[in-house]
Amino acid sequence: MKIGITCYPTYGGSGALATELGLRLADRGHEIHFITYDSPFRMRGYTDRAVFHQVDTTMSRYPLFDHYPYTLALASRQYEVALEEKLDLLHVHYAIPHATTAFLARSMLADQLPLKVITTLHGTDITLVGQESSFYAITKFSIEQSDGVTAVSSFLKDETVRAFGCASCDLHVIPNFVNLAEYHPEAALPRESFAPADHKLLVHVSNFREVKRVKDVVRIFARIRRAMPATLLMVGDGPDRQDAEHEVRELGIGADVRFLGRLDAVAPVLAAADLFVLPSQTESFGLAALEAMACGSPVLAARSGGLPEVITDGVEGILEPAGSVEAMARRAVKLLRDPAAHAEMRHAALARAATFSADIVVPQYEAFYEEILAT
Ligand code: GMT
Repeated sequence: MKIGITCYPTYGGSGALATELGLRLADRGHEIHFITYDSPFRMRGYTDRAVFHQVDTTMSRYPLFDHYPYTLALASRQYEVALEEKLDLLHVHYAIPHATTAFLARSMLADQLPLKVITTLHGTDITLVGQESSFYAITKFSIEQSDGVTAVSSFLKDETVRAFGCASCDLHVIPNFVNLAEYHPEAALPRESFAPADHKLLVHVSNFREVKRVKDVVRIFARIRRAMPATLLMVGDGPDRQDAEHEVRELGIGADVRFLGRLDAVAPVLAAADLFVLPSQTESFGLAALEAMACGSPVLAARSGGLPEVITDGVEGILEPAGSVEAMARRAVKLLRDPAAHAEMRHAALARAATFSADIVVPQYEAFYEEILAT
């Protein structure tokens, strides 16, 4: 198949998943065309059959544009690439604005090419941004106009139906997946690179948005550190990083917390972790948690959104209600003090992650593409 993929190329779960999907589809013989404003961050180096088409944003400084209409430039590029490359389908990730630009591109192609549009809903496009009054109507319209729609968890499917109705949408759940060739326990850098030998290593990876509750990560860690020697690695960057750094200073734990910023490859850090911490207000799936599990780290997370579809409390990790810092810290300490329980949870995490491997999930997308192309 010839497949166009549009996603956010910067750091974030939807862009990571979309890029991994494109690369795995290219490995499986499909021709992949990424269409976005920058080279997707997980597209490192050359991959056979995968190319990147940049959306031209050079007009963004034109004095008339207080707000650059990127959406129009993207729709034009999707139209051009679909026509030039004779795409079979355009798979867009994150509804806003990608489902809308895909609708425009398909409308422009009307008599020239029978392009199918598939939208994958990832999370905040439904749970947060899409429900803002200025985006609600167009998000609902664009989802309903897609030829096929997938959601990354049953939670997100239900939330889409609850918030948008979408009576005519046949929402298909296809979970996030992990590339086990990259995310595995042997990917670890030596632990001494990160922390003294006698320290437990806790890791958090995110884009530091409000929904991630990064101050809770710090507060949970501060309580764990009172009980045992420990180091916290904070990976990523975003609007709440300064708040998290401030909290570290306030709690006087700066000596044991390291902010590493954005990293292109996180597997070497995840694989060194004793516990991955993801206390988000909500997560439609929690791709970062899955990647940590694939590296052999149990997960301490919030019992929210789609996380219970990935982690069973007490089996592959610990789930407590979002915001319950005390309970999360108490259970983390108990686990980290019990090597046998930790080893059991680590093995369970590896086994659970294997059920979300690219080899299992990518064919589900292929089957869905076939189904939509046949309509
Ligand atoms: O918040 C993020 O981590 C980025 C966000 C996005 O849409 O780019 O991630 C969402 O998509 C991921 C991939 O499908 C999911 O695993 C994340 O759970 C989801 N984030 C939220 O729902 C907050």
